[in-house]
Parts: sequence; structure tokens; C-alpha cells
Amino acid sequence: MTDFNAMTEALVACDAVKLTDLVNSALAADVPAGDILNNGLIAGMDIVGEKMESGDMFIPEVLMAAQAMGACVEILKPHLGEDGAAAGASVIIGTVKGDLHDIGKNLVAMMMESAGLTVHNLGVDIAPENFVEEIKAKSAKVVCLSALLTTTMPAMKQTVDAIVEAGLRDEVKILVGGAPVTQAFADEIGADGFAADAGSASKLAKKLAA
Ligand code: B1M
Repeated sequence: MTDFNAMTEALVACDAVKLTDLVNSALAADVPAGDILNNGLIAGMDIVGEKMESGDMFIPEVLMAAQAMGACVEILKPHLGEDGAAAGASVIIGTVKGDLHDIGKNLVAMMMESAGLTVHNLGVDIAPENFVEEIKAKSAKVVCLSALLTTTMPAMKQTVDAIVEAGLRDEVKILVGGAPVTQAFADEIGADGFAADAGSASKLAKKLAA
């Protein structure tokens, strides 16, 4: 049986070597990549989050854990996608202004790419005006906003407002997500959709782009 606990423990211990070994062994044993991601890595990150909140882990350690997780996501990448489709609609994704969290956003981008969408990943701390410029530059059909902090959720609303002010609201669908974001919040700020995880974000983006 796969020892997901060993993965969560290695992640919390920031032991990237052990963690990548465990992930590679699980893949070699035909454990589904989605199970490794959800039961090993994301479960481990939840514990890291709790320890961060309680002061038992500090930012440098959290960053090391995030890097270890990022390395494992790269290993899982070829095994996670849906069946590829032909290069599709142009999608822009970024973490909103003031927010530096990118692991979940990158997972969303990866799932969208493997679903056949043409994804332009802008990175983190993206200002509303930069989203607007990129929508124009890339003729985007969908713009995806990620936020992990309650304090940066207002930047999602500012981005929606900037898109409206730029006269682009009818050109582009807006999808929002990230741990503190809800469907109610998406409705409140005038987004077209909310997704709770990378898989459903990818499906919804394809639907919105159609
Ligand atoms: Co930060 N952090 N962090 N952090 N961090 C959280 C988010 C927090 C919940 C931890 C905690 O206190 N329990 C807390 C936020 C509290 C709140 O606002 N409610 C917090 C805090 C407070 C902070 C700082 C303020 C700490 C400080 O400095 N005092 C600071 C802020 C920095 C900033 O952004 N300005 C900070 C910094 C950091 C690090 C830089 C050290 C690091 C980020 C490194 C990186 O991303 N490269 C970090 C980390 C790693 C975390 C936790 C531990 C893990 C986040 C993560 O990667 N999860 C996190 C606690 C937690 O989440 N349990 C925490 C795994 C990832 C796969 O999940 O990102 O949720 P997630 O993505 C999911 C879904 O949300 C969804 O799909 C993904 C996968 O299915 N999703 C979307 C995401 N984006 C989407 C977009 C979509 C649709 C779905 O459509 C567009």
C-alpha cells in the first residue's frame, strides 16, 4: 500500500530528496498521479499551513517545502493531464496583485495546458493593468485570477473592474479561484465562474472558452 503519510512527513520536514524518491517509487508502482498529488503533496501542504499558522514553521521552511512540492509537481506533470486536445483558445492566468502564492495557480495552468488550451502564465503579483494589457496582447478568451490570501481577494475585484473600464468585459470570460475564494465571492465581484481545484478549473475554462 502507498505510504502517503511518509510523503506528508517528508514534505513537512522539507526533505526534497526523500520526497522525490517517494513520489518516483509511487509512480513506478502505478499509483495514480492524482492520488499522489492529493493524498501526499496537498495533504502535506495543509499540515505546513497549519504549522505556519501556529508558529511551528517559519517562512524559509515553508518556502523549502514549497520548492520540494514544486519539484514533485514537475515529476507528476506528464502523468496528470487529461487527454490532450488540439491547441485551443488563448487563456491568461496569474496570481493577483500583492499575492506571491503560485503552486496552485501553476497546477491550474498545467491542467489547462494539458486540456489543449493555449495558456499564458503571467506569474505572481500581477496588477490589474497588466492583466488588461495581456488580455489585449494575447487576444485572450478567458482570464484566470488566483488568490490565496483574504487580503488579496479585493485585488480580484479591482482586476474585474479594470477589465470593465478597459471595455473588454464582453471579450473575455473571467474565472476565479484559490483557497479563500468561493462561488458567492465570484458572483459578488461579477466573475463568470469559480473553480475549487485545478481539474474543475480546467473543465470550466474549456466550457467558458467555447
Ligand atoms: Co502562505 N499563506 N503566506 N506562503 N501559504 C497560506 C495561504 C495560509 C492559509 C497559511 C496559514 O496561515 N494557514 C495563509 C493565508 C491566510 C489567509 O489569508 N486566509 C498564508 C499567509 C498568511 C502568508 C503570508 C502573509 C505569511 C507572512 O508573511 N506572514 C505570506 C504572504 C506573501 C504574499 O503572498 N504576499 C505567505 C507566504 C508564503 C510563502 C511565500 C512562504 C509560500 C508560497 C510559495 C509559493 O507559492 N511559491 C506560502 C505557502 C506555501 C502557503 C501554504 C502553506 C500552501 C499554499 C499551497 O501552495 N497549497 C498555505 C496554507 C495552505 O494552503 N494550506 C499558505 C497547495 C496548492 C496546491 O493549493 O494554492 O490552494 P492551492 O491551490 C489549489 C486551489 O486553491 C485551486 O486549485 C489548486 C489545486 O487544486 N486554485 C484555483 C488555486 N488557484 C486557482 C485559480 C482558479 C481555480 C482554482 O481559477 C482561476
